[in-house]
Amino acid sequence: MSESKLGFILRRMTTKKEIILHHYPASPYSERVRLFLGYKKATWTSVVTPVTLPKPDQTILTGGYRRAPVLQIGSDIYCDSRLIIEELNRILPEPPISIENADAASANLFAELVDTDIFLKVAKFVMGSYAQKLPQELVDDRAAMQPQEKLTRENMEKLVPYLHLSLSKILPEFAMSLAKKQFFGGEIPARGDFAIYQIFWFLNTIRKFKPLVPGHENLHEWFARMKTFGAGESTLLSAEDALKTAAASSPIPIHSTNVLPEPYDLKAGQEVIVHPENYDHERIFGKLIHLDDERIVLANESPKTGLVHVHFPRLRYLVLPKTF
Ligand SMILES: N[C@@H](CCC(=O)N[C@@H](CS)C(=O)NCC(=O)O)C(=O)O
Repeated sequence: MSESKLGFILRRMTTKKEIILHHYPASPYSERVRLFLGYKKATWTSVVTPVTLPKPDQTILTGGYRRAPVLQIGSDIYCDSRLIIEELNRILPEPPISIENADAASANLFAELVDTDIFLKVAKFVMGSYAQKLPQELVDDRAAMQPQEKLTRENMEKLVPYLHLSLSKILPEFAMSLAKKQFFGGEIPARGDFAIYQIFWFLNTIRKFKPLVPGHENLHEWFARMKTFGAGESTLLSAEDALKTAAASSPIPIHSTNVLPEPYDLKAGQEVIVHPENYDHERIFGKLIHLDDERIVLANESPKTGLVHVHFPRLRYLVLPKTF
């Protein structure tokens, strides 16, 4: 082994627990997590991924998951902002977030609404507003992600007035629900605050937050309060070095190879496919090593990464036998 490679591996091993976020600046889901890292005053490592496919360095780590963000801790890979935030909150318990109270529950319920409906409307509104300026590869890539939507520049543009109307009816409800509270979660933010922030952050990139929610100073003040969390301290790492980091470490051992009974009667060690709900063409492959009502864990191995464990939340991800 060359000295520089050994040096790299030793350097990485001593800081094995570093938080590596694979993301790109314009990604609103990544912004949700960056802000959470800011709230936690975290020091983290940033790997900037491409905005469109192909993403070979990411998908070799994830078994095919192409979305942003992805969290890497050594050779444990966490997909989906929900699980990423849960994991970060476990590693960085201070300052705490609001949990297990009525405000936190309603904030987190809002997060579900953001993820299942409102954010999609916001994303179509933002992209539709700039349809003529979007790079062709972005239009083609996102059209292939949602074949049922027939995404063309023209179709995107046509929807903008309808989306404007919808959002101007929906978004003020956030202000009413926040009322005089500091955060949706109460005195301190809940997980849901970070999800709600993401929609206004994205609207702000095209200066549409204020026009869509005029007045409602409480919501604008909440946004400014959230924004002060920043994004912690990050240093850049290349995607290639992130793969070396995975190769130089071992996944956290999984003690329970528990696999819950499922309709497909899956067994530990079986090759499976995982896909996000409603996106059955976004297939992730791997060997099932753990499945409970919180998490799906797959194992994957490649010469570039060594053994990696890829974690998904149970909510909104389906797991099927590979032959399905
Ligand atoms: N459920 C995922 C959604 C993530 C997501 O859709 N991210 C967008 C970027 S904000 C994405 O990956 N788009 C396609 C891409 O970048 O390849 C999460 O919560 O992390």
